[in-house]
Amino acid sequence: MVAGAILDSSGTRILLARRARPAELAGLWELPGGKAEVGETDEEALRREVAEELGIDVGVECELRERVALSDELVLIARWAHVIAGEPAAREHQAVRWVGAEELSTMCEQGYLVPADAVWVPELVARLRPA
Ligand code: DCM
Repeated sequence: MVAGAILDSSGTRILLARRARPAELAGLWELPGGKAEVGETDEEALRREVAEELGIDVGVECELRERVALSDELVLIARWAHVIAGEPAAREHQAVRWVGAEELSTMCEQGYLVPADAVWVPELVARLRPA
């Protein structure tokens, strides 16, 4: 699984998407992404998934420090990315929004993020420029 920490053009905000499913994660916000298919690199998988789910083309950069084991077979990683073209739209999510460092911290503290994604919050907050 690869998720994108997608920065806006000013580097002050990242993109969160609100999950529609499954029931236990519905309504929580995540870094958007998905599973790599056989023969696909994680970079290719991330570009394909955000094109399908959000209608944007992204440039993919390096991996964030933390990896999360979701199960015996599934590891969740995150890659920095930036929008090359398009406006993000919620095609498979309930909503999308851009959030700055302060708002991201608050959302995490209040339990609005998908649990696995909370591990990235310190690194995201450190990288985001003050608005
Ligand atoms: N997942 C997650 N954080 C993300 C993306 C996905 O914790 N940013 C988890 C949620 C699901 C699994 O990965 O348990 C599969 O996600 P999906 O249903 O989006 O393929």
